[in-house]
Amino acid sequence: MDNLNEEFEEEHNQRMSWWREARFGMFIHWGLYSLPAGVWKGKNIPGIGEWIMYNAKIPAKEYEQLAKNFNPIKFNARKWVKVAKDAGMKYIVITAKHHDGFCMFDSEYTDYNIVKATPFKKDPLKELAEACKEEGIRLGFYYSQTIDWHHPNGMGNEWDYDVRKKDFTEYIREYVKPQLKELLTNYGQVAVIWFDIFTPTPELARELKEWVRSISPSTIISGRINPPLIHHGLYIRGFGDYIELGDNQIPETKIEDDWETPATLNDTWGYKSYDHNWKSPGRVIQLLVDITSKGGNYLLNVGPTAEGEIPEPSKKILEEVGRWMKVNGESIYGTQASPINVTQDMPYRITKKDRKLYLHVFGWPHYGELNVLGLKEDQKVTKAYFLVDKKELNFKRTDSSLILSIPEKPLDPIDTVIVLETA
Ligand code: FHN
Repeated sequence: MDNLNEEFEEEHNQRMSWWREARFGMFIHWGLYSLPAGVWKGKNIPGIGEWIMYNAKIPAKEYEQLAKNFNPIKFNARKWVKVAKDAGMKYIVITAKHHDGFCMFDSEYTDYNIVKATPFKKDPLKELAEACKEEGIRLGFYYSQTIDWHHPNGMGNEWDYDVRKKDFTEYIREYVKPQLKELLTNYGQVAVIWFDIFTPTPELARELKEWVRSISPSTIISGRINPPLIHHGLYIRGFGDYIELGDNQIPETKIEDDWETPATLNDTWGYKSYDHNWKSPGRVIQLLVDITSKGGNYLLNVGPTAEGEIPEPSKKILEEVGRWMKVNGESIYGTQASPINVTQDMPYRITKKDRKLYLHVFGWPHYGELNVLGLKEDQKVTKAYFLVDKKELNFKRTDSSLILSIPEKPLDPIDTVIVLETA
């Protein structure tokens, strides 16, 4: 490695250190689309909630009218931050501007924003930034840098604007960059700028990256800043600080770099009144463990209502996840991927921190023995105990496996964590 690369890696490691420790974050999709909540002119519009403008091909002028009725009087930043914190989440990423182009923050560069265009008249990101600071939660901003169905030069809206007349470079230089500067300077330290989809060309991706770096060097940049060739199918960091996987995508095995899975709790990101397909808390816990065991972060979404509330079912699920995290958080925070190959069909996952391996047992064998496969001969286990009550377990070793004597029933049917101390 030459000096430049070493320096680059050192800076990168510094930037990423809190993120690697965090492992679990909250994604918030909140915008004008939360108002129709999946219904337009009396019809349920198929697809994800925040795509309603596109899916129903709503003219920009008509969609704009939603702002007049967007008044989230129940919004309480502290309550949102508490939901995240109680769930064990360490950072929040909220949509500052999604594809509909509506800005959920005050901006000099457009009046199409929550302060100037709605009866609410306040900047919720300001309140959120303060609440996060008070509670020690990092705050990042999602910013749709490519798709903007409202801006004539943004991409994606071909029902209102003539694609041939668009000047995308001007949109990036005269609109996106100044707005990023607002976000990076008006809200305290910004943990992440979460670009989405992709930036069309490497040149513009580099320009955006350098812009963010020049304003706030410690802000982490999501992998979706990358142009399509880098972004699709390849696990490459590219212009970002980490690899952003596809929505709800989990790799089969570990990835030897920083990566994150953005994920939904039901089947939408933005609030949809009739999407009740919630994942169970147990499923969410196992997904978090699965992702962590492969070295990734889990950015789990909530879609607040237009009134400003996180839907009750989301809160209930997150409460239960939080209960599990209170007891088992040690096996998640700051851990690394399993050093042992664990395939998807195995009834357990492994996370690692220092000399400890955390064995997360999802499927409990009922014959009194648990066989952990694939240990290297020199991986000596000196002690095994339940994380929750520190009760020790007997075990024996064969060449490559560890056979633990276990009680008939799991301590936790979702995931019982056994700590293996290694020499
Ligand atoms: O199109 C968006 C979608 O609305 C949502 O924001 C997700 C979150 O990862 N990103 C895009 C699709 O991948």
